[in-house]
Amino acid sequence: MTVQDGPSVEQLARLLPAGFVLGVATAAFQIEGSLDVDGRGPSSWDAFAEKPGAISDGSSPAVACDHYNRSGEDIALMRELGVDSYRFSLSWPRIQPDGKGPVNEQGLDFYDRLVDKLLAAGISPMVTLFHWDTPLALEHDGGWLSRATAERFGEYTAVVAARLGDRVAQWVTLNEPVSVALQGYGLGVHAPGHGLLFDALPAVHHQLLGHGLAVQALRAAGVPGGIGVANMHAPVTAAGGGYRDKLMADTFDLLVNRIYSDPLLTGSYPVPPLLVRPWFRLLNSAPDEDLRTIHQPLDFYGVNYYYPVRIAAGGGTRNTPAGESDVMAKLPFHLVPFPEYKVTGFGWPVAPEHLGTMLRTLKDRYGASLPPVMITESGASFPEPARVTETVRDTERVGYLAAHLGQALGATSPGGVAEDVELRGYYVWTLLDNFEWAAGYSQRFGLVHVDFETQQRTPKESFHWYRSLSRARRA
Ligand code: IFM
Repeated sequence: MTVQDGPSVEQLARLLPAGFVLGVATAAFQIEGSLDVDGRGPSSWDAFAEKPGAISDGSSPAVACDHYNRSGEDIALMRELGVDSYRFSLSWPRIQPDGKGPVNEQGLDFYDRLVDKLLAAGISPMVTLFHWDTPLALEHDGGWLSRATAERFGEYTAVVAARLGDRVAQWVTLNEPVSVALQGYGLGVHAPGHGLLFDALPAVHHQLLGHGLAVQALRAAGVPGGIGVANMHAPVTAAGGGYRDKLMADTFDLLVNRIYSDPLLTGSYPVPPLLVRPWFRLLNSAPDEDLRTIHQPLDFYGVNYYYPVRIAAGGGTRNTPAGESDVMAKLPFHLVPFPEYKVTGFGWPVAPEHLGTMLRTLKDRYGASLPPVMITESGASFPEPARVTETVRDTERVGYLAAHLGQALGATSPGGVAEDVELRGYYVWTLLDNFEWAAGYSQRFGLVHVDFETQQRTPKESFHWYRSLSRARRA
């Protein structure tokens, strides 16, 4: 992919509506390091990363980008970048080491200072309350398979709201609950490493319940900031025209998209096709009262878009987008490659046009119940050296970002396929090369190259590109 594949900076700048937010996103566990300092408790990911073979390059998240000690430098980079907003997550076990009970004031202080420093730099804070690092004590009690975790999440949110609520502009309750439920509890390639397949569905329900309780806690605290959630959406198509592929594609669409967005936006779980209904029984027995809690009015709906998925009936393959899983082979469907698309470093298809059609699908499905949309993550990894002496020429990433932002803006502009969707912002995933979960440091998604031995930060060509977009817009 080249820069020519996407619109130019000038074309993009002309498409940006007034007030449109340009941002960057990160997550605590992927950048902070300092896992054992200042009273932080362990998380599910601390434990998972220690299991032999869990992290593909054998690396450790202990230091990551050392952001805990370098937040000033990273904010200076964002200021230079010219972003309006920074989306970052709070480490729940840094704030509540056991996920319940006593609060670790040093942990809260870190985020309090971070918010103040961002505001001083003219950058609006968007806080994600949960980006996968479940306190280990709660994980030992069942984690998101247990209803109690949802209740603890509501309590933790109240603690955070009381300290940061006056200054945070946007709140994201959960990041990609599908990744936690599917990769973590269903397939075992992420923490906590369970391979429960459809028996993982309680982890869906309890995360959604946690979302509802968190929204209630934020509203009860009277926070002035907007409140939303960030769901990953993967447009799904059937590999063939036959009934079995179509049924499995619909099932996969339920599993990765609709069992999250339907209850959040309409207050009920989708009704699966008759033949596969027994697989979803753990969701369809959810109490009505829980669904009312889950279905809270939202100020925005966050969409993380990375790739479309093509599904065929029949099991046997072990590949998932996040790694290899033996239990994956037991599922009655598998993912089929897209030979027509170039791929990222992760092997994910580069298919920006699906972003526009996915926004169309969301509007068709939810109509007036779809709040204004923020693209809360969009980005790609490409192979890049561990050590650099000059700017990385990541022209492929520039092309990727220009094409995806261009699609999102074009689709939601007058005459576009999703012109009735109100798109309010776009957050690049991600500011810094970081700890990419089970892939360790082997997948670099950053606008800024990080040398993990020296912690040297070196802005890439994509950083300079995003900065010129931000400047062109203001000119
Ligand atoms: O790095 C992750 C992020 O934590 C959640 N969304 C997808 C990204 C790339 O895999």
